[in-house]
Amino acid sequence: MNRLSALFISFLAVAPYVSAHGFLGQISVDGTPYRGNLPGKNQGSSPIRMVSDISPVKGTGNPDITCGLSAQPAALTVPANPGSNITFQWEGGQDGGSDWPHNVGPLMTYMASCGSTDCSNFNASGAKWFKVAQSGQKPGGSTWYQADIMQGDSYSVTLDQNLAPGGYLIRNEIISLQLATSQGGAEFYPACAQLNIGGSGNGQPQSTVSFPGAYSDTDPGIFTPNVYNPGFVYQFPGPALSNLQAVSFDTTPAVSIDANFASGVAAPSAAPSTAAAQSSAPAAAPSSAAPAPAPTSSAAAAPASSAAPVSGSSTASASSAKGSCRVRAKANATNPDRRRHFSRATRRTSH
Ligand SMILES: [Cu+2]
Repeated sequence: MNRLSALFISFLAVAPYVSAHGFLGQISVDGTPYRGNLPGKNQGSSPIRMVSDISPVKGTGNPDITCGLSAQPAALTVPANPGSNITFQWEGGQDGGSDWPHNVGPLMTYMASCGSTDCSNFNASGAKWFKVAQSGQKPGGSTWYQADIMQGDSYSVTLDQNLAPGGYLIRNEIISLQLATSQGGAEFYPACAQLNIGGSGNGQPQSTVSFPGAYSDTDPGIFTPNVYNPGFVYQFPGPALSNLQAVSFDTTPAVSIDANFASGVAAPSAAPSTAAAQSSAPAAAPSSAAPAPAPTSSAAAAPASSAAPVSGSSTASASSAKGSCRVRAKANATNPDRRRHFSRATRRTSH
């Protein structure tokens, strides 16, 4: 009985720390932003596969470890190229608006070919993944790159120069280890986006892994009883970096989450300058009238992705108005309209 009540008390002691989680809010391809849906909402067309909730995936054998909780195929597959820069902006909270809440654990990025299937119809459970980036502890080992994400930073990878053309899923994953001092405590936040790689590369991955399958609950990078000990050296789970690993990868300055959702309507339109206004019009688009993310309905949305310039053009004006990632990040500092990122003071208290 003593032991039981001791357990109960320690549970109570831990309980107040639950609840701060998050999701992938936006990706950018060479500076063109594509917004993601809030978890469980169908707000508009996106290349990011929508998850059902901000909570983590628990357990390496969980089928949701592939692309996140109940991830659904996305309507858009957006253009990119070998050597493109892909930027991931994570958010905290069910409705976004705060920064990523965790700071201990790695970020890893994988890619997988959609083969001959349009990525909007591709079943990720059969994907053959290769690892293109991984960022764990910073030099010196006392802080993690994930701590930069908690500060609001984005994460960027520059794709291999010889990637073969075609559809790919790109899977950016954060593992948060604050509870991984117990086996099964690691929190997995995988997120997948759909890219159409152009160009004429011929690179093929030398080896691939599956999710679930690539990790085990007892991997030294997943069950980390010593993670808070001085001198702890992190060991990444999963495969080594692929022969098609990213040219470079790092945390990068914050990108404001303000892209319009692509209309999903084939209206490459005579007047590109009005595209942004059109896509911000409420609910006029068939895609928002029929947001349904089930594989069958994403087939209906497929024409939108083959009309890739649509999403490109509807966001291009916003993007060009703000310039490149680097320029935009600087602008953010003085941009009062950075509405989905709260002040640091607010964020700190949210966790
Ligand atoms: Cu969390």
